[in-house]
Amino acid sequence: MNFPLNISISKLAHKVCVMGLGYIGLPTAAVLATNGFQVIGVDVNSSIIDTLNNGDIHIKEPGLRTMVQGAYKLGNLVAQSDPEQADIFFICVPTPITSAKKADLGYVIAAAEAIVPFLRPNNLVVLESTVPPGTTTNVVVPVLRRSGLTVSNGAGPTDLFVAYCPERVLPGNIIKEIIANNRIIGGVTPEAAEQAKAIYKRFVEGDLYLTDATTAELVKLSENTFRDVNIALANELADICEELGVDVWEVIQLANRHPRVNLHSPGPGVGGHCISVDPWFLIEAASEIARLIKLSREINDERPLVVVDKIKEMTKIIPDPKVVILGVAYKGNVDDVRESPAIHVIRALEKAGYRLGIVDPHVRSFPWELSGVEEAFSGADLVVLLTDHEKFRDLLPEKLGCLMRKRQLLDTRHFLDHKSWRESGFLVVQLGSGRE
Ligand code: SAJ
Repeated sequence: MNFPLNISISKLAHKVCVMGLGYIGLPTAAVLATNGFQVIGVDVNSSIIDTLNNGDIHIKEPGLRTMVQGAYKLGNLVAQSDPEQADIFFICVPTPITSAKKADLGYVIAAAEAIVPFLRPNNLVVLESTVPPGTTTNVVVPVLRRSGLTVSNGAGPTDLFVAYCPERVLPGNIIKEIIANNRIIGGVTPEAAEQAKAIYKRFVEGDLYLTDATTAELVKLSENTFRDVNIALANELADICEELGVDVWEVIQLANRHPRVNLHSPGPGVGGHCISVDPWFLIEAASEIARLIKLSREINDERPLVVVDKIKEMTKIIPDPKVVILGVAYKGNVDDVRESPAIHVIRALEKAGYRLGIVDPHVRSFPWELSGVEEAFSGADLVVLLTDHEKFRDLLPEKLGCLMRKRQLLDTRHFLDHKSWRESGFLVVQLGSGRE
């Protein structure tokens, strides 16, 4: 299909191929489908395709099931293993990190290669995956050029538009944020940015800011690095406060009364597939310069071991100790365990010979066996809260304490109601508080 130059792609484009149906691709596909686009969702995992085509979803995310089912009902969404010709292609695949802390672009390259046979003049290709700076222009565009199309300014008869538009949604609030958040759109050419803007305008209520592709890649990495560095600062302050016998949580709360201060929260470490990974892409791009970023990563990566040391201290005189782990998801109210600090805590405790009772009401699949609450608390000597799931607020310390051998709580997130746990006979220790 060749569009006359003066007609925007957005006015004609209806058919979209979304490559990757994970945490970003599936919600994006569903939002597009409920906003008038005909969407082909593509994933290499055939069990995901089967699940979706059977009317179910493979991810737990508020509002997602209703939206996907609505899209299916409209007849605007199908899931399949291979792409096909479309007006627009979104690439929403993971970018894992290798053991050498380098970006693994295998999925991005494979997705770009998969669409090459289906590309036609005036198509728009948008990469949403988080990638090292320069990836769209230097890695993706050369693959797309294998189609024989040119990536240029829209004046030629064989032009392809390519843009980078990072996803910025918060797991747990994805659907709302896909629609509400401001977006940064980086075009490989200014024309590509304009074309992408016209498409995002059809389903995004936030503001759309245009720039070039490499700047947009750096914007995304800077956002998550900002958070990682600030969490590292909070974690360092927690250790300092503990050393000085001060409660870091009170310090943070009071410091944040300053109009220009926003200290983040310390905790058991930084998990998830974003903040614990993305800063490495900046370090990879400029390893000599990115000193603060690297140190912050190291500080946050060491947090699970700080938790383990605390656990050892609290159980050192107990024979054959049993520990209850409350929460294995990387943060509250999600089912995602990728890069979760809990994995490192559990691995170290297991190695040290601890008996464990692991509880997580949100997580369905985890490398270690999960127990029911009462089974986990039975005969235990210490409860360690790792994840701030709202459901944990409903635990009854008085009742659960009766099941335990010793009543101790280590709250790594300043989350539970310590007064009621203390009143039920628990010794309560908080990470980052030099006081009991
Ligand atoms: N954490 C702390 N202290 C804090 C905040 C978070 O220890 O003060 C921990 C959390 O417990 C969790 C990790 O950090 O283990 C990351 O959680 P998060 O809620 O900060 O972020 P993510 O990874 O769920 O989502 C982030 C978001 N980025 C920013 O807020 C800048 C989201 O908007 C991005 O779309 C997402 O990364 C992504 O996909 O890149």
